[in-house]
Amino acid sequence: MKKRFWLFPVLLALLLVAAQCAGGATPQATQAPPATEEAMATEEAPATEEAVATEEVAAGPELAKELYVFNWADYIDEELLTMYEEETGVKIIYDTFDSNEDLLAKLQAGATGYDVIFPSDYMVAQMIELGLLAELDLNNIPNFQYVADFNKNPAYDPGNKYSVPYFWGTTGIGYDTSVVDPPPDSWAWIFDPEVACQYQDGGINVLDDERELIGAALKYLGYSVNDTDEAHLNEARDVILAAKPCWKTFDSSGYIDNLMIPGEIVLTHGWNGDVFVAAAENENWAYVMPKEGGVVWQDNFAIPASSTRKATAEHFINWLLDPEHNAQNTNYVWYASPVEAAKEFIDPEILEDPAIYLDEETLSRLEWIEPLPGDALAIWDRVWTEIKAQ
Ligand code: SPD
Repeated sequence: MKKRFWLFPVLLALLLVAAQCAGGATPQATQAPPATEEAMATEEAPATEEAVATEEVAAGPELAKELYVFNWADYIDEELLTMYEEETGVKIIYDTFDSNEDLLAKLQAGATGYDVIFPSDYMVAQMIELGLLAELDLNNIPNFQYVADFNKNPAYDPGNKYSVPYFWGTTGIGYDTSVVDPPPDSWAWIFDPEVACQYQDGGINVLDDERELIGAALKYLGYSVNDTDEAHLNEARDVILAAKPCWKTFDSSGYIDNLMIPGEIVLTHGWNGDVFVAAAENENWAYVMPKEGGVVWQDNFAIPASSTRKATAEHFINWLLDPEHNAQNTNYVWYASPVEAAKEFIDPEILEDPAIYLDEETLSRLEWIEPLPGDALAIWDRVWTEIKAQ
C-alpha cells in the first residue's frame, strides 16, 4: 500500500483552522513571562488579540512612552536610568524632593504627573490613610521574591500592598575627623551650644526635615522621636533655637556635595549613606550613632493613585529590584539594600560595614518614626514653623 504523506499536513491545517474558529487561546498566551530587554515603549494598540498575546509572550507588558519618577536627592545611580531608557525605550523624567513632608505637600496640592515615588515608612502609612497610593500587583514585580524577610511585610504596610522597600538606613552624626576632636558620641555635638559652637567656624549642617530634626532633639532630651507631649515638643524647639545660631545650613538635599568641599562643613546631622558617599571622596569623614540613639528608617517605591502608567511603573520597580541592577545602585548610594540576592554583587566594604548593615546592638538603640495622630501633627507643625521662622 502507498503511504499517504500528503494527508498529515492537510489534516493538521484543518485542525488549526478549526481551533482558531473556536477562538481557543494557546496556553502560552495566558502565561506572560517576565519582561525582556526587547520591551519597547508603544502606545499603539496591536492589530489583533492574537498579536497582544504574542507580544506579551515576547516582551512583557506594554510600556508607556514616558515615566515620571520623583525621588530623594542623590539617591540613585543615574546611569541606571539611562540603561533602563535604552533597554525599554521609555523616557524617564526624573525630579527630586527634600523631605517626606515636601513629597506629601506636592501630592496633596494636586500634582498628578508622578508615577513612581519614594516615601519613607511612616509616610507610606500616612499616604495609605489619605488614599494617595495605588495598590501594587506583586505578580508584576516578580523580583520582590528577592527582598529579605527583615525588610518585607512592614508594620506601616502589612503585606506590602502599597509599597516595596528601596533602601534602609539610619540617621546620626557625620563629622570630619581631622577637625572634630574628640569624636562626637552624643547629640550634644549638634544641640548643646557649648559643644556645637566650637565648630561654628568649620560649619555645622542639620537636616531640613521636621520629623528628623525635632526627633533628634527629642532623643537628646531623652524622649521618643514620636513624642506627642506638647511640653516636650516645646522643650525640643527651645533646644534647637538655642543651638541654631551656631549652625551654618539646614540642608537635606545638597549637603553631600558640601561635605566634599574643604572648609564648608565639619559636622552634620545626616543619613548614614550620604556621609559614606562623602567619605568615599574624602576619607576624613566618619559617621557615628549618638549614645542617646537615633532613627532607623526604610524608604520605599510606591505608585501614586493618580498615576496613569501603573504597568510601566511596576515594570521599572521590578527592573531596579533585579539583583545586579540593585547592587549597582547600592554600590553608588552606600545604603543597605533590602534585596538579599543582590549581596553577591555588592562591594564587601559596604556589606561588611556594621554602620550600614546594622548589628543587633545598634538596631536595639534605634527607633522607627511613626505616623502622628492629627492633633499631635498640628503641634509638631507649629513647632517646626517656629523653628524655621527665627
Ligand atoms: N540622599 C537621600 C537619602 C534619603 C534618606 N532617607 C530619608 C529617611 C527619612 N526618615
